This record gives sequence, C-alpha cells and structure tokens, in this order.
Amino acid sequence: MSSGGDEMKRLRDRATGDLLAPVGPSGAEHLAEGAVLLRGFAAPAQTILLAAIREVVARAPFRHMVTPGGFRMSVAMTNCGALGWVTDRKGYRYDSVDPQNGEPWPRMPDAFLKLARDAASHAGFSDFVPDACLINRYEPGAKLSLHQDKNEVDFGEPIVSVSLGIPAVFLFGGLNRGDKPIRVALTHGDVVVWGGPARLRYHGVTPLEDAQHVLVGRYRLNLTFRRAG
Ligand code: MD6
Ligand code: FE
Repeated sequence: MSSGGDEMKRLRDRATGDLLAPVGPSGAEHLAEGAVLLRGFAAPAQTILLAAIREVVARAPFRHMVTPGGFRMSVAMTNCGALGWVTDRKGYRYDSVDPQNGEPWPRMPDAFLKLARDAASHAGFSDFVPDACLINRYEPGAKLSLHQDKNEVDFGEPIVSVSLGIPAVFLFGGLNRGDKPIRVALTHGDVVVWGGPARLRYHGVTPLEDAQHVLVGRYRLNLTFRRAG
C-alpha cells in the first residue's frame, strides 16, 4: 500500500539524513561499460559521513602533497584504512603509515565500509571490501588533472567515489590520454562506481566554481574507496 504517509516519511528521512532510511538512489545512470553514476546514493548518510570525516581529519589532517615532478597539488588529501595513497618527489604509492607523523592511517569508519559496499553491490560488484579510502578536499579553483588510477594491486576490484559539498565537473575519458572526455556534473551525495572495462579510464576534475554548501561550506569533499593491497 502506498500513501501520502509513506512519501512524507521518505522526505523526512531524507531531510534528517537517516542512514537506515529506506531511501534508494533515483536510478543508476550508465556512464560507460563498467561505470555507473548513482545520483544521491550517499545523501541519506550525509550526517554520519561528515562526522566520520571530521574524526579522520583530526588525526590525519588534510595536506597538499607534491607530485613526483615537484608540483604542489591544489587538492588537499588525507586517507583512512589500512593503506593510504601518497605522492612526493619519490613517486606515487600506497603506504600503511601517514608520512606526516609515522603513524598508521585512522581506521576506516564503519559507515564508510557500508556505503562503499552497498554502492558497489548496487552497481553489480558484490562483496567489495575496500582497504583504502582517499579523502580529497577541493576549494574553489582546485582541480585534478587527467590521470589513471593504477597504483592498486588488483584492477578486478572497482573504485567507489563519493561526492559531498559543492558541485564539480568530472571529466571521464577513455583508455588513452588523448581520448576526448565526457563531462559529468557531480553534486552532493552522488556516487560513481567504476570497474571492469572502465577501471583504467582517464579521468579528472575541472577547476571548481565558487559555491557554498549548507553542511560542507566552500568545499567539495570526495571519498574514493579502493582495494589497494
Ligand atoms: C574526485 N576522483 O572525484 C577524484 N578516481 O575528486 C578520482 O580521481 C576517481 O572519482 C577513480 C575513480 C573514481 C574517481
Ligand atoms: Fe582517480
């Protein structure tokens, strides 16, 4: 039986960000073979996700890493989970400790694990258990150049990417750097799941426009969950 009451409950659950609310994504958008966009999938968990990010960042603060070529990245990063992605003059790699303090990265919050697993499953990748979560923080003007994610051991596992805060334009290219990318507008709560034949596609983020988000402020936060080791 469907009723106005059910719809009211759905809207209230959405408004209060109840993780357990029966609110699903409005539908999976196909981006490419192996890549789907789940619009709003993370919105019901927004409150718990943002609280968990705060806890991680209190122990492993955001920092601007340096590329092997010596450029300071405009995106500030940190990690949680058994492995964390880092870059410096020596190169890109996963490391089990935060080079800033020599300590293990904060453990992956349960809410992160559940969201990543649920989103992957929704996209057809069952039993996804990430061991690394890279947390990216963009301010207006920050960007991420076209790249492939290829520091992980097993390309058979997908990547789950969660967007929170102000909007961004995601560039989604092909398997060759020169392939013309499509532009995908990503906003608060959107989740992209990316694996199989799409796993090694080039991708990036165009410079962020200035904007404000009620919960996140003048930032975009992106969580990328991987099975790295
Ligand atoms: C970002 N994302 O959206 C950066 N990589 O801020 C990524 O680099 C990314 O979203 C692999 C798969 C999905 C992604
Ligand atoms: Fe990436």
